[in-house]
Amino acid sequence: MSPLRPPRLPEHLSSERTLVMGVVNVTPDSFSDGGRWYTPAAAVAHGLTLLEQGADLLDVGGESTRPGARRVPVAEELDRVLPVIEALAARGAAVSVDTTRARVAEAAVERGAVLVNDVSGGLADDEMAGVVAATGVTYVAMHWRGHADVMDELAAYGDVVADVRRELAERRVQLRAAGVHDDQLVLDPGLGFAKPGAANWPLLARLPELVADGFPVLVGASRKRFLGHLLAGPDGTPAPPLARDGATAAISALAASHGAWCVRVHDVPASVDAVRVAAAWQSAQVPRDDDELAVDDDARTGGTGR
Ligand code: PMM
Repeated sequence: MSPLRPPRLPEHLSSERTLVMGVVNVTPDSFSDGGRWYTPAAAVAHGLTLLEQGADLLDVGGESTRPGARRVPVAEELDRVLPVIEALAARGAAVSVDTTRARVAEAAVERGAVLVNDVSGGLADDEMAGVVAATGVTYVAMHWRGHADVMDELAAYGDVVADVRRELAERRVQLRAAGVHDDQLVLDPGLGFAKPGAANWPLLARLPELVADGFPVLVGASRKRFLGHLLAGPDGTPAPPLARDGATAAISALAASHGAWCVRVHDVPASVDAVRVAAAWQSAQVPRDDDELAVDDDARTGGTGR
């Protein structure tokens, strides 16, 4: 199964495998890498490293969505992300802006962003849908129920997968009404956002149901709390964010093999390998004739030096 593709992105992003989006947080307080790339120069250098490591897209964000986080004034968010987006786009990167604000999205697209990644799916800012419609930019609509300071109180579900799919369908209706075309849309189940730990697993395990809704799907599991709990030590202490990269890469492989269009990760090299493994695995499921296998075998033995 090859993941669905948003047709409006640049041609070089139409790979047959799942794409890898590298995270460039220009924030002092993100849960996973807070403060490490906080100056524009450090963030640009980090983005260029992620590109060298094989990231297909770079997601630049200036506001932490960590549970409990306070909002950043819009002027500060603009100051954080715009120079980084401009510099990375000028170096040929496919840049995404991680924002819930229409003003930031619009300015980012003017500076060269090709994708708007909105964790609120348009709910945080009434003007977002209009900006997305007017610019024609590719738009990630993530499942969301409220800002970081209140989201843990909004985490009640019946069947979490059915509820998330229904709420994303409602978002699509609203976005369409504002003039956004279906071929601009990517959907995201919003792992960790108003989701109690255990609710994240069915959203992953039943990813094919979301994929079957007919839109490209982005999965953002990287270093999230539910992985910390999964990997807890014998005394129950959750594994810290930087110890969650192996589990993140495992999810990248599984998400890729279940139809995800893109995975959003902090540690790029392991997920690049993971999505390539998934692609090779999948393409080998189609029976091939002996000649093709012989060619592949030559390439393989050459590569291992045998
Ligand atoms: N998660 C975070 C931030 N942005 N965007 C999308 N589309 N999906 C996500 O799951 C997502 C996101 C939180 O992680 P971070 O603070 O480490 O960036």
